[in-house]
Amino acid sequence: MKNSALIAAAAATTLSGAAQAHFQLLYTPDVVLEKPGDIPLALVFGHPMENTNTMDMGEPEAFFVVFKGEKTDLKGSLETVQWAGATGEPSDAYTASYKVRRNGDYIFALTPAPYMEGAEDIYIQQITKTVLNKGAMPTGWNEPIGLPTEIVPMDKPYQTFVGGTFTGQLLSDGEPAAGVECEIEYINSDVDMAGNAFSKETKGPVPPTAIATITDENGLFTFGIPRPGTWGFACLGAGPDKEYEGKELSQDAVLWIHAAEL
Ligand SMILES: [Cu+2]
Repeated sequence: MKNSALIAAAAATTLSGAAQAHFQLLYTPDVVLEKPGDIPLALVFGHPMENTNTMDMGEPEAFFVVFKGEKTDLKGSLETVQWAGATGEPSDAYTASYKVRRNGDYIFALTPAPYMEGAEDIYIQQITKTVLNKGAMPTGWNEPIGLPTEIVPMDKPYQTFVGGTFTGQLLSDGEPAAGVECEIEYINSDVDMAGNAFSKETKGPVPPTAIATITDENGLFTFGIPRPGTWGFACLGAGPDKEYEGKELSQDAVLWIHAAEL
C-alpha cells in the first residue's frame, strides 16, 4: 500500500458511525427482465436502511443509460415529484420511465446536484449506478462507464445470492481507489412506485452502527450478503472533486445490486 493510501485509510475510519447514512437511490423494482417494456425509475435521496426522512434533490447534473457501450441521455425524461419517506415531509425527487427493447445489460447512471448537508457544513454528491438485464444475455455489466468515480461490479449486480458475496472495484478518475470507506445498506421498506413513497413499515433489522468496509490497494471490496433485497454501496469522498461553492465536497460513488435467495 502506498503512503497516501494508508493516510486515506486512517482518515476514512474516523468517518464511520454517522447515525444515518445518506444514500442516493436510483431504483427500479425489477432488474431482470424477460420481455420488452417500460420500466419505472425513482431518483430519491434518503436513508433507506433506517427508513426515515427523505431529502430534497436539486436538478440532476446528468442522467443517462449505457447499453452496449452506447450512451443515451435521459435527462429529458425526468419528472419532478414529491417523495414521502417514513418520517418527515415529502421531498423533491424525480421519476422517469424508460423503454427497454433489446436483450443485454443496461447501466443507468445519475450525477445529482451537490446536496448541502447542514449538520456537517459540507456538500455531498453521490454519483449512482443501477444495472438491469433483459433476456439473460450479459453485455458489459462489468465495464466502467467513465464516471468521475464509480463502483465497477465484479459480480453480476442484478443477480447475487444470499450467502454469497459481492465484490466491487472502486474507481476515481478511472484508476483504482485504495483505502476508501464504503458504507453498505439495504432498502428496508416497500417502495411504492405509484404513490411516490417508502412504506411507513420498516421491514428488517438496522445494525447499531453503519456497515462499512475499506477498499484494498486495488480499490476492491467484498461483502457477504446476509439477506435478500436491494443493497447499496456508497464509497465516501472517492471522487476527484473535493470542493463546491467554497465548501468541502464529498463526491461519493454509489452502486445498487439485487440479492435473492437461490
Ligand atoms: Cu440525512
